[in-house]
Amino acid sequence: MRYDAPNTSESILNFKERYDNFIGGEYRAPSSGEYFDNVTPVTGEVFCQIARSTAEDVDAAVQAAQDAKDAWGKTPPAKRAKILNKIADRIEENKELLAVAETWDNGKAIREPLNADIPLAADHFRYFAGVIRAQEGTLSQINNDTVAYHFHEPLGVVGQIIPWNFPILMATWKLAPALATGNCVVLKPAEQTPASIHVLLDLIHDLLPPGVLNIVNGFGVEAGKPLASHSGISKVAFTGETTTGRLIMQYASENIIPVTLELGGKSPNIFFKDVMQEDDKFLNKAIEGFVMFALNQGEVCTCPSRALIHESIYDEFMERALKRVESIKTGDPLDTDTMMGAQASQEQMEKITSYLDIGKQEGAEVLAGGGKNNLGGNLSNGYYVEPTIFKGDNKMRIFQEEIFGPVLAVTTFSSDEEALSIANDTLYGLGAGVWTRNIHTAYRFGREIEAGRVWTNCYHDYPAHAAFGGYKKSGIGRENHKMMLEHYQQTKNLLVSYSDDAL
Ligand code: TXE
Repeated sequence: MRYDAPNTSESILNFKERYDNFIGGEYRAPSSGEYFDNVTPVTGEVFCQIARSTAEDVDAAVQAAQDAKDAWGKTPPAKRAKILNKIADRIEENKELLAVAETWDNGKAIREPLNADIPLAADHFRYFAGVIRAQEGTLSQINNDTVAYHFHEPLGVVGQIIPWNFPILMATWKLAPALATGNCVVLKPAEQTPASIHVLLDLIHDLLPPGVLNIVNGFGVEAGKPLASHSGISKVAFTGETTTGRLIMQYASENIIPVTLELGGKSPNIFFKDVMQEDDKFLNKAIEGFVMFALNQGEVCTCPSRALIHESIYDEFMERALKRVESIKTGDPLDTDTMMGAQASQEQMEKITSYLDIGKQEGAEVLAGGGKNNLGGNLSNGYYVEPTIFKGDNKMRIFQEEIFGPVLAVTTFSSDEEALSIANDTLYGLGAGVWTRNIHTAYRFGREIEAGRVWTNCYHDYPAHAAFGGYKKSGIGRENHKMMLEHYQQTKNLLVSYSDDAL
């Protein structure tokens, strides 16, 4: 089935012509009075205008959050949980509307938001609604009459800056734990994909007291920097490029506040020789794991962008894998049969195609794709790239640098030691995949790969209750899992003497 494009007579979604900032429970025009164009990657057309915010708008949003923080922080966890569950209900009830919004704003194939992004977002709110109710403080008996109580308290106002690859899900990953723990939020969406977040906001804002959730639109340096540097916030959470993450830490250091950073990756996906033993369900599953480099057009921080294949199975494995890659259906992102849609922006498409040139210049062999994907018709000005596979060497730039597109760099290994050394020969440490029928190999590699998440005989699963985050230059802190609560809380210790005796 094909969903109608937004703002056409049959469509389930009409975007507004312009989106303002959302501050203190109401929409407010940017203080500069300026707006910028928001383009859909599906056709390359402008479809709405977005507030171009500056430090003045960030100040107003932080102030609104400050005004709301005492009441929200003292709202009982059960009441906050109820609101989070209602947010989840609204997301579920409006799954198709949100999926169309996400596809039009980001370019992704609609089967993904329908089956993953939107259901995962709803589940995320439910998970944090649950864990906040189950959270308890601790009590230590210091001596017979002295007790140390440990309370969890919210941080206050938090700044959140998100990217464009999963706009609604990335907003959710940050909002759900922050709101559950009683913080007020100022969130800045990515300038490439602000509109779908406003569609979500329109569905849920009446559920939250004014000032608890504020959204300031705009560009990185104009709006993101004033937010991350603001003296009125108590934490900044960021997802984006590693070089931007470094800047965020510098801004936060001025105010001595914590940061959590979820940054780039160059994840290895390792296929051991026992994968090929039989032509069975396990082999098919492994082939599906190999093809995951093209999920979300490769615009995933954990994209399995390096495949390491045991040399003894390389020919046979690749013959099947390439056939499977050929069957990836590219095309109209609003068609539910489409598996791979458009890259999120023209800039990103150009970055990817420049790496296709770099790979060829470096002497890598092109096994599949290798260029832009001209789909013709009304999609001819959209941002489409062919799923591409290079064979080469881990020293090449296409193996070392984050491309963030449907581009896979494949190499071989001859021993476990070599596989491990290639896997860990990267600046990054976000994700990895291990495919083997041997539980000892699976366990050893799972422990020895330097990455925060090692998928074993699976890939690209993101349950709310599994910790997610990076080693090395891939970031600081974790997202998902109840350990997230502590990233949004501070500890209050009451040290109490229950004795009348003199000290
Ligand atoms: O990222 P930026 P970009 C990687 C990916 C991609 C590359 C560039 O390789 O090709 O980064 O993407 C805001 N102060 N990832 O340029 O700039 C910005 O407005 C404060 C991986 O879009 O990091 C946006 O909201 N904020 C990644 C957000 O930061 C600033 C996902 C991300 O933008 C800022 C996205 C500043 N100085 C890109 N500069 C992942 N880990 O999933 C920018 N921003």
